[in-house]
Amino acid sequence: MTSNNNEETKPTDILNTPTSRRSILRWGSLTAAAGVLSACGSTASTNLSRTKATATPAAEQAMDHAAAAQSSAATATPAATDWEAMDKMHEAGMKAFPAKTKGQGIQLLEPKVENGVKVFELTCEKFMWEVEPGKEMEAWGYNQQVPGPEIRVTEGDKVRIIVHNKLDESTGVHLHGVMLPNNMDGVPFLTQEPIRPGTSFTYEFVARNPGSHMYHSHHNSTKQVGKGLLGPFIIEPKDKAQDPAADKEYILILNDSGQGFTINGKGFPATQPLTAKKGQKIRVRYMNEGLMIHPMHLHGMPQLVFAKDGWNLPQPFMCDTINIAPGERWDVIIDCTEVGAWAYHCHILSHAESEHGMFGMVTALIVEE
Ligand SMILES: [Cu+2]
Repeated sequence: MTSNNNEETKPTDILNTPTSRRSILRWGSLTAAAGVLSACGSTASTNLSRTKATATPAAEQAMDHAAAAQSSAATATPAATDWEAMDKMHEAGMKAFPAKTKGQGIQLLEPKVENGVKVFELTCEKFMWEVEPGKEMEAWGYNQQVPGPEIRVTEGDKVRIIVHNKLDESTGVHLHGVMLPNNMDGVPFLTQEPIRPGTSFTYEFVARNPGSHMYHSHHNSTKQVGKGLLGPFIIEPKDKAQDPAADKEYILILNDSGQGFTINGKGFPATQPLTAKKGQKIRVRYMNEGLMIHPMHLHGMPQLVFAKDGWNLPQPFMCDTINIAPGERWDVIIDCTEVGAWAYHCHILSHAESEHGMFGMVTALIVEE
């Protein structure tokens, strides 16, 4: 390919997104045919340059490329200001991490206990949700949180979940991965009437199969789950010795629609880091509520994968990248042997980094001495 034969070092070489690959290709052909295209480049530059403040990212990229083409035609090196500006954006994003935003999902929901039944209440409604600093979007969620509150019970518990619908459309709540009586499965018109606006529905069952599960809308779900109607449902095993020991645990819920690429309802730099002391073991419960796969990659230490969809594996295995498909849950143990701030991100690079720096599905594991 022409871009590979080009000897110049270009800022876009550090990126590997489809967009930047296209831009590199374009750069190569522009450089090869500089005589023909320099006029084109200077026209674009005259029309587009110095309007970056109001430009869309796509327009900005186009301007960068036009300016770079003009520069390479004249001097055969990119304008220093372009790579410096890019570095500044990358640095600013990293320095802002972890950025404070309003609202936090996955807050533990304490049950009321009535005659030996653990009773939880969920209210579906619309509210504004700050995904990244200053980026507020309309969310549809449970109890004003994205993801919804953490519901945690123990194998054998009697559970009641009362759902109130304050949306202006019907909904239904499916307990994903949980073994249930059929009429508690939460699929409107198959197992129940929809929960219409202004009405409530009560789910009641015994928690049978331990593991990392989820609850989410099963009605107009591309939109409803995309906008935030999802949450974690954890069933602890009666015999805790059946799971590997851990000093602390984290739930990482992945989503990729409605609010962009998020971990626990926030995009980098508003994602929260995982923290541990050297020698601690942490358990991570991954859950994918999105429409795409997300291979989650941790730098510095391997992940011991021991459960899939709540079922312990006959043979746990080690890896550094674990692919989480929509609907899947994977449980891993990280033995925090290496001190430092380790990048932890989805390895589909266009879900994690652009010319503007890191975004979306990026966090860090911070291991302290
Ligand atoms: Cu991803």
